[in-house]
Amino acid sequence: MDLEREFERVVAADHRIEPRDWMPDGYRKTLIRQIAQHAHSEIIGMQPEGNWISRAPSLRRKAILLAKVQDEAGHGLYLYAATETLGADRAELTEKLVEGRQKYSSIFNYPTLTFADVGVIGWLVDGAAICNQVPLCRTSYGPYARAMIRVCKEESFHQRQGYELLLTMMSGTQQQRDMVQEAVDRWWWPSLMMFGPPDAESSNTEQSMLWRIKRHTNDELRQRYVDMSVPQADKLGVTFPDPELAWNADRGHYDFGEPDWTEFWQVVKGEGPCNAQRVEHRRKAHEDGAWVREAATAYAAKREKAA
Ligand code: FAQ
Repeated sequence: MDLEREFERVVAADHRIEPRDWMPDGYRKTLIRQIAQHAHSEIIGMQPEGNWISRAPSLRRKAILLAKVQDEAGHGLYLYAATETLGADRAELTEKLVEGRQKYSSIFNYPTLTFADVGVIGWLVDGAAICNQVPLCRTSYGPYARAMIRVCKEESFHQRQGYELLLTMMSGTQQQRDMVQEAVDRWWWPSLMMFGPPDAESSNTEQSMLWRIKRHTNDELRQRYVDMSVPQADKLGVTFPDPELAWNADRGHYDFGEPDWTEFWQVVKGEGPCNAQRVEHRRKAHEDGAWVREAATAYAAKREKAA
């Protein structure tokens, strides 16, 4: 009982819970679920853009894209390491991912059809990730909060590279401008879905906010993202495919239309355009990497023996 009171005191005081502190089972489980899902998203998220590394239009664009995709691998690693501080086994989490038993972000189940998608992912997808993750820098679990600080710094570079790529394309030919608009049309609604279901359908938000794992609801962050993105679209010279998008002076926010939640749940359930391909690619990469893991473990065991 004292332990529980101490946990509640630390959370209420906005201090951090650390790995060796007592925590309720539900808190631990929720963190492992959310952080693992986040880690899987970073790792699966390497695929849509990775698809364009070999076809980047210049050496500069290729170097930038390579660095970005490598950063995503790094984010996955920090996050898997954070789950390990909670007692999760990383190999088990990967098994769950490749067997389709653990989720990753819906956004990475859409295809990247043109090079403009690389810019739009940087701008809109990393933009949504930042909007969602900046508050997580103040999440109540210490290792997750600290990982998020570094991740957010890198995501902000990712977002700028995307926006800069799009600004360049928008000052090019009409065909390039059309490519950007077409990519924005495809990615806008899926990027709104990244924030999760509407609050009324979000099973975890209430408890996660009480534990201060989440600091805002899904709808609050989605609104913040729309408000942030509209002026950026204006500056870029593109529009969002939403006839209901309009400034509401009374609310001091943009009104916007309802994402297609049927599509969202289908993608979450594994029926999106690229789910099967993404998971299969990950499964194969994991299998192909077995010899590396074996060699690394053998080397570690040898060093331990020698010490
Ligand atoms: N996709 O009750 P809630 C990135 C699930 S990283 C799939 O509202 P919660 C970087 C949810 O898990 C992007 N599933 O859930 C990058 C739950 O199912 P469960 C990832 C979703 O956890 C950029 C159920 O629906 N970011 O982009 C989604 O309170 C570019 C009910 O939902 C993070 O993971 C979805 N969109 O709130 C990389 C951030 N939304 O588990 C490469 C951390 C919901 O009960 C290139 N995560 N579900 O069976 C979070 O902030 C939260 O987990 C939310 C969902 C907001 C995603």
